[in-house]
Amino acid sequence: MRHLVVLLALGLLAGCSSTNTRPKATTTSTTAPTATTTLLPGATTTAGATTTATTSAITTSVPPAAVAATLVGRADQPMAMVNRPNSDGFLLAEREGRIRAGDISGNGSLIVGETLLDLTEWITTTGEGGLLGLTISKTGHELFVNYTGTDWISRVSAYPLVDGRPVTGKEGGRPLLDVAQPYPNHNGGHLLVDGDGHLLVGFGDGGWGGDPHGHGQDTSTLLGAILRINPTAVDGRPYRIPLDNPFVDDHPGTRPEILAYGLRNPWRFDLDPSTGDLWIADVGQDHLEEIDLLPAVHYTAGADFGWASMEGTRRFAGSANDGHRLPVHEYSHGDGRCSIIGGVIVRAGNLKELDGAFLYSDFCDGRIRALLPDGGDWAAHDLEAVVELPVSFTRASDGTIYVLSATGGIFRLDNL
Ligand SMILES: [Ca+2]
Repeated sequence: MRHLVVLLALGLLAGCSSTNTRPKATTTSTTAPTATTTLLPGATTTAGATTTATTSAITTSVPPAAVAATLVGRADQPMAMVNRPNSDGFLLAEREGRIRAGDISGNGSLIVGETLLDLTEWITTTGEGGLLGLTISKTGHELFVNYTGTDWISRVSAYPLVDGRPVTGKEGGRPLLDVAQPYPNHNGGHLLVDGDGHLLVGFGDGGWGGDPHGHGQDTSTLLGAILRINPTAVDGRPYRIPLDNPFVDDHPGTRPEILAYGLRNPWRFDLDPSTGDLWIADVGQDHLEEIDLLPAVHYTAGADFGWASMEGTRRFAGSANDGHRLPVHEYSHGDGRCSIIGGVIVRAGNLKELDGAFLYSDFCDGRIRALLPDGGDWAAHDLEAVVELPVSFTRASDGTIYVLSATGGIFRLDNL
């Protein structure tokens, strides 16, 4: 019962086309399970679409060993967590809008302490709204947040950091981006800083179901896309456009902030710190959840990940662009799964056997999985750990992997 109550209260990641505030969990029982599909890297299947092998050299044919998910701390709907600069401590985003300090104690537990910044009065948690993402600039001097405003505008703002602490009240924020949300779901919200110090911002297609406004394929909107901006103010503008972005020149009507588009609700993405590959978990509509890959060698060439022409490898609506990029992995609803939750690449840390794996889960079954190359193919492995209602992964600076749950739990992944 509690499970259902939490699902309904959270309304998170809904892909359901019949309502915009309830999760797909309520509909999956009517969806017949089908086999998980794994695509051959480099295979061409539809209308010139391509998949591309990762630059990782890992080849594995032996399933990795199981891991354990150990409860190490609790917070109020933790949504994102990032190491403070030059510290083992964390900044932790709670969905209602608090940014709290987190510190690792001697026994490895995570002590969630004082609220360092409180944005709650500006944020709505209706539908899939909330404080959805945070990250820190490459210099360590700014905190970036992505939240859903009470005015239904997704807002990305920067706050100055001194010694890893926000030093101003909420009014001290520097607005970076405002994007109006036409519906309460598919707000994206993830933030990440790339190797060039540019800020990646994920936005969903704006919501409802079936992308009614065609935002996924519309490059004149910032919705349905991952953006890449230089978060440095210049000439009265809050950010700059990196000159190597894919749509800087010769694309009339296309927003130059866009790095990749054709995304429905990129619910977490990660850059492999070793290869620079960009891994994206994109929430599906009624059938297919997908993992997308933008290899480092094509990073600034950008990509169209297909939505809403495609849902995974299936045609969904309209005709697909030649050259749209197919997922490297997809799975069907059924078997208790409803909505993908990404995801981090494992590098360093204690899970050495999983080095290079993309870890992800599903909101409804909570099972922790690893996607690994397998010869010329890709293989998903169930790591036999379960986190109820997962919403996010964090890779700490020492490589330790944490999983955040909508129930409030913060879990560390360990070898068994
Ligand atoms: Ca896609």
